[in-house]
Amino acid sequence: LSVKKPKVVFVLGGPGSGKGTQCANIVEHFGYTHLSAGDLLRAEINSGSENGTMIQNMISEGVIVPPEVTIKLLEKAIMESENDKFLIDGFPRNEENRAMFESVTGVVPEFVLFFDCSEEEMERRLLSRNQVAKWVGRVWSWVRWGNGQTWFEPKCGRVDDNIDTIRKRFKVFVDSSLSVINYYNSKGKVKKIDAGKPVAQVFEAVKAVFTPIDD
Ligand code: UP5
Ligand code: MG
Repeated sequence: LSVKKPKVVFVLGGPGSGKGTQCANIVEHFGYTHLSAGDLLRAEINSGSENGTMIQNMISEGVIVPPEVTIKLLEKAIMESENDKFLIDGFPRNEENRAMFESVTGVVPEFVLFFDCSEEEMERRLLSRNQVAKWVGRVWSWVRWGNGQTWFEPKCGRVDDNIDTIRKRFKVFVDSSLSVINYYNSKGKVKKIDAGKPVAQVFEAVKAVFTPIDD
């Protein structure tokens, strides 16, 4: 990436803190390209790649995939894009990922957006996303087969949105990911957002960060 010299903002925060939701808003208002590390990994599973099974197992357990896998996907997405400004959402999740990304790509983030939210609120959001996904699946199968009482429960939503994996994801966030935020904080690069509020209010705070640097 040394030739391309992309501008990168890391978007970090616990599971369900609203990273994906707010990134969609930032893209619309400020012209960044959104790269969710989790989405890239899930796409890799669906593409039937040789790493797919390993990634699937790790995501189901809420653990962090080896950094070389994630970094390769991010580099590829950056190189394939015409854009030069990127939101990297949900990465880096530990010190090893952070150090390897900086050394392999030579890219240092402009700043880090940190969505601060209580576990209680994040848990509520993830469980309700899971419920919504279940109902969408049921309605879809009812429309498709004309039978609400289908003989199978359609598989929808995210494999990691169950209470056991959600708790594991929280633990990984506290044990491994917070140290990345502390690292960038010590460099004065963290913009902390109160993410426990409704979506529109959170975006007001996000806008206040991006507006002065909008070019
Ligand atoms: N919602 C959003 N904002 C809200 C608000 N202000 N008020 C009320 N509701 C709000 O939002 C979650 C839900 O909450 C949605 O239903 C939304 O409508 C609602 P979302 O915007 O999706 O939150 P987000 O922070 O993106 O949550 P996500 O579940 O994606 O976070 P994770 O960090 O857990 O997921 P990610 O996809 O990044 O990673 C998944 C797994 O991939 C990891 O556990 C790990 O196993 C693996 N991974 C790696 O190994 N390495 C990586 O680098 C990245 C991922
Ligand atoms: Mg997300």
